Amino acid sequence: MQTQVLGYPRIGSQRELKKANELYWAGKISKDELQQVAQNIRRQNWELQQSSGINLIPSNDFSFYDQVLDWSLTIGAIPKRYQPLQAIEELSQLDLYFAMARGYQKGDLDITAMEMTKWFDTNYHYIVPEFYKGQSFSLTSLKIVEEYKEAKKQGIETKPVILGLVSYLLLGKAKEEDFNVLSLVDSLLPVYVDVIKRLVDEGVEYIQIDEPFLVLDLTVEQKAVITSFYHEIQARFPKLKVILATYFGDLGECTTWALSLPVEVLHLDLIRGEEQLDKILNEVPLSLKLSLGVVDGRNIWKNDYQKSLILVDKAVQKLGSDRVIVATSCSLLHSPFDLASEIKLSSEIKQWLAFAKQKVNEVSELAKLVHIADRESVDYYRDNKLVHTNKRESKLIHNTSVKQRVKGITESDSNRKDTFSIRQPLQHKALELPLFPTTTIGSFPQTTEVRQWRAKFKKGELSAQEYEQLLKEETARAIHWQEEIGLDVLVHGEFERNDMVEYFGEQLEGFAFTQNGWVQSYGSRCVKPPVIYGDVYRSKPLTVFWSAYAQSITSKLVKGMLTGPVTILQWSFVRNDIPRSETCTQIALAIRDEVLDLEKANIQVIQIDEPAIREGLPLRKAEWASYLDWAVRAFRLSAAGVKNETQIHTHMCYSEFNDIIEHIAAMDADVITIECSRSQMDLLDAFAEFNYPNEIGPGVYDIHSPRVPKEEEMLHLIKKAENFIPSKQLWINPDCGLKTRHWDETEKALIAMVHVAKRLRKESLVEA
Ligand code: THG
Ligand code: ZN
Repeated sequence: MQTQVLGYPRIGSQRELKKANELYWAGKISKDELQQVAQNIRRQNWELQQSSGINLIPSNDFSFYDQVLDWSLTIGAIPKRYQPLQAIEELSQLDLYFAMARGYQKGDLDITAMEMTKWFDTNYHYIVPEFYKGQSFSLTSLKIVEEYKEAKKQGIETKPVILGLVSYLLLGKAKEEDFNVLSLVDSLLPVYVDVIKRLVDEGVEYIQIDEPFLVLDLTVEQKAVITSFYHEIQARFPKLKVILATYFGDLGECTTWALSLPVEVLHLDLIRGEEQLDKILNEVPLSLKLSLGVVDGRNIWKNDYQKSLILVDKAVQKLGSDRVIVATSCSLLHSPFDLASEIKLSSEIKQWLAFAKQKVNEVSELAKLVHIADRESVDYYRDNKLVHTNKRESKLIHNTSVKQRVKGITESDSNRKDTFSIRQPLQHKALELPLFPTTTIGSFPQTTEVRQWRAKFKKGELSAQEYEQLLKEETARAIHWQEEIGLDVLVHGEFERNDMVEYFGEQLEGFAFTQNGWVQSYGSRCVKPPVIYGDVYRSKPLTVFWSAYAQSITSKLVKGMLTGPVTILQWSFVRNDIPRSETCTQIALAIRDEVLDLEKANIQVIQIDEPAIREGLPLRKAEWASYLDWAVRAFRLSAAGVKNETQIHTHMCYSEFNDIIEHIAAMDADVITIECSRSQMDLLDAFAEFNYPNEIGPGVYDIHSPRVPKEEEMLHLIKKAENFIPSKQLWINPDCGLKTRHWDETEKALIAMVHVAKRLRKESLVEA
């Protein structure tokens, strides 16, 4: 029985790669020093998997920033605007790569970054490939070959991981109108052949080709291209063993077709698509091996061996153990590193969990158990069984009053008192805002100092009182600076928060949080998703103290800042013993109580962020309606308790709304701020077409890049927005929160932004 892992986290057990990347970007370490850190991480990952007995160990799953961007560089999909950089002698290929990810601003060069978006329905972001008509490709980076050789030198045989040709093209974006990215297949295929040939020449036996799009709704044309791709690979490399990896769902109506593809192994995600196994076992051709993804790569619960073995045994009975591989459901990129670093977690909860390192071990134990008839005699099997019995019976998980409150919810709890058309004039009267009101999304730079205060406070080196005092001073500085530059709706800055979800998780009941459970979000940025293990409720106010403090030191409006129920759900590790929708409703009730407490504390504008509502959409369209129904209802439930005069904002990032715009409207937020600048306001199309009735703040500059926007650029974007949205509905704000930016960039950018709003107001006076 073989075992495989689809990919391993690469940020490092102590986030070594994050730290090294950031030092390299700041010019504080050399390229060689950075490479050394990367090499150590790769070596440790490979060794760990080898010593756990994994047979098919991935390589090329390492990435300095993002594996999709790696692939764009490998096959030479480098947008033209980066050409000037290729001519600069001192810049290495790695610098070009980072410039594509982060933008480049130096001397008279000012080049924007490539767009970034969510990787399917995960919280990971990839860099979106850009495609143009008649684009040509050529092998540009040999990273994949080098990493294979590097492992081999260490005595470890690996299977290089690549993105399938069609999945890669579909992940990208056509940058010109009227052109189908699949028209690029003929020019891209030779580069795939070239890369694979080099791998085969180095002695590669197995290659993993990721095709996550196989779990989505594919067109006939897309399927045809995929079919011919695999036939081409088989014809050219008859001895190469191709593992076709599907994940994040079941193959659905693609099943029969997928089983006919000429590959050695088909990998199935049996966490998301358990039901597909029976049909597949009935249809699987004799030539095909199956890899069973039974260890969840996306959640932190310990595997239930009894349950997994039912699936594995069934497959082994039908195919024999030579044709079955035990595997992780998807790459472990989405899991934290090592549960052993969690020393503060209660032992009752800890026994229920497994992180990446433990999951590798689970894969290997499951494969061993397959051959053991008397499983009860194996201690790790017995232990595993006991843990799951304990969990089902645990008192930590169930709370009757929460369950009762959820049962008692009525339809009217999700409706504001009156419609937007009645609320809007009341709000305008109460808030007295100018045309083109300016605001920010909530967070201000989390400087090293602020992070250090928090670290010291957590270690006990700062008292609660000292910590609070420092945060108050930082908040007051932010408030007074915003007053000074003339912003209209201020924010307190969120200096007290580590992360917009973790902060709430730490204070809500039913949540546990980790010390080192980092998961890569994008580039060097990581998040520590809380663990929702039980019924959720709020036992005390969460944010009122800081919002009320900020409001007490200014006569301007301060916006209260909350994270919405869908986003808290989506960015946490979620229970697998009750439906997601039920947990979401529990969170919505907690947020509702907080909203009402903020209102009582005289906060007149309250933002409930829902950046994750779009990414929570099921991958298959057939399941959208039911998700949208409970998700939108949860948001409304959290917001609807307030008076008409209280203005509810929401914020969303990277959201393509075209196909769900009526549901965005149904959330009925008074103001929505959205990410728009990297996509040059294209997003607004949907709002215009729908005649979106409420107010909108399309982000006027990209906060994910360190470059400072020019006034003319912002003005241009707003003019563009005015083609879609009436001026009197428009707000002026950045794309997203400013937590990751430095103060000097933030100051320059926001001063310019406010100035742009003032110019616009003047212009509109002249016109009127
Ligand atoms: N929180 C969570 N998920 C998210 C976001 C978030 N997903 C989408 C989007 N925002 C991703 N963006 C970010 C932005 C900043 C950071 C992480 C994800 C970030 N992280 C710190 C870091 O890696 O340096 C770690 C946190 C800290 O030390 O305070 O800044 O905002 N859950
Ligand atoms: Zn955002």
